[in-house]
Amino acid sequence: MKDKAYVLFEEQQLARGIDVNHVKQKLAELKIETPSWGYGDSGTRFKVFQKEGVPRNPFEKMEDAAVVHRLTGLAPTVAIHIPWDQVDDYSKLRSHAENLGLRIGAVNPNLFQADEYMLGSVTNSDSKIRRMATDHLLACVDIAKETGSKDVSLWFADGTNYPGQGDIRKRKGWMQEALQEMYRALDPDMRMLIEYKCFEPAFYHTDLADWGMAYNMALKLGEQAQVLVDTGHHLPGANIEHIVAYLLDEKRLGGFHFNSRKYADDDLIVGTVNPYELFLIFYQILQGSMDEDEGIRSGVDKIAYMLDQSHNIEQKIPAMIRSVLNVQTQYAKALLVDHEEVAAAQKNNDVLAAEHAVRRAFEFDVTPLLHAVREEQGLPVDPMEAYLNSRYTAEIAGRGKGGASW
Ligand code: LRH
Ligand code: MN
Ligand code: MN
Repeated sequence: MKDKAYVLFEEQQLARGIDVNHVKQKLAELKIETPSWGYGDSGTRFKVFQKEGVPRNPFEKMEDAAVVHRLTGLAPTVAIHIPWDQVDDYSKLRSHAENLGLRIGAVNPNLFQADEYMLGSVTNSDSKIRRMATDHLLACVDIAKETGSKDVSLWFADGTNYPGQGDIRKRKGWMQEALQEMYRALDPDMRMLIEYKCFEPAFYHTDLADWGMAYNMALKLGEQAQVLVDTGHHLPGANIEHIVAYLLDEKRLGGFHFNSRKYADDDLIVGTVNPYELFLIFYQILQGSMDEDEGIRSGVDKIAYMLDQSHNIEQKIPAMIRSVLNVQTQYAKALLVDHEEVAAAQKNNDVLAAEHAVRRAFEFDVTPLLHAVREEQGLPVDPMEAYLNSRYTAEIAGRGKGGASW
């Protein structure tokens, strides 16, 4: 028997002309990649807290990620970070993940922890260090081929702290050289996702500071190079949904690193601080999914939704469950936007009606809808409660403290 709240919800949406079955189908297709590093210990520059039961190696990270997927049905892939997730045999990691019902997602080369990279990796003025960094990029392409991953996701800590410290234009050229070499190593069905960030750890300039620089690099490289939007990497007040719409229109929106921020790159649980922003991002994407241009529509289908969070004070697995559920909630709300209503208001230049048409979708309670979707998929109606009632936390306690960290 259908739940009363759901029956009411369905009636309400049908009356608005929303095709609830289509909404449910889109929800069933939503996939969010979780980051291996979000299962390990992390902290701020002040302290890394060690939690009991944290995975001790990449194999155990996959086991925890599998729990998140089993309970939510939302997270079938896991991003890895190299060398944080370095193993002797990547095919073993791959089959371990596959036996757990997962796949390995984006491969993230880590070019920020070796001492050599203090003054830059691919943009270091020392050619030997640039070579070392580019070799690591190439090694990560090989790892992606071994793990069956189609995306190599790039973020560079490269930049300077003081005016005059580096030659900004030379560094731009070195960046391009390294990316070009890596681009040539990609198989035709692989992508290079280029992430940008305006600050930290470099504070005066970063070599890929904003979406325009990442986009420009992608344009020079070719169609397999796309831009990755990490929601925490913008200056305060930036209109991220505008950037999203722009990149989508240019067919270069490759994916996201979702997280929440209040002040800077806070890496908090997505959807906690500014859920409306997340909703508006999805509103832009879903509008793109109805574009008459097939290239834009297929671009939407290829967007990689990934989390990039570090859970410093919260329990890792529940934090990941909360995160994917928050993304699902905002996606569900965005699916309730009546795009014809918005278009009609825009045509009439009715500013208030247009704003209302978007906001009202955000204001619906989608809990009954999500419960119904989970029930239909044989998932727990409340995945968080299911986890907290499970014995998993007790089971992994045996791992003790001092697990993997960054
Ligand atoms: C940098 C970043 C990048 C890294 C990750 C650990 O701030 O967002 O994506 O790979 O954090
Ligand atoms: Mn990121
Ligand atoms: Mn970040």
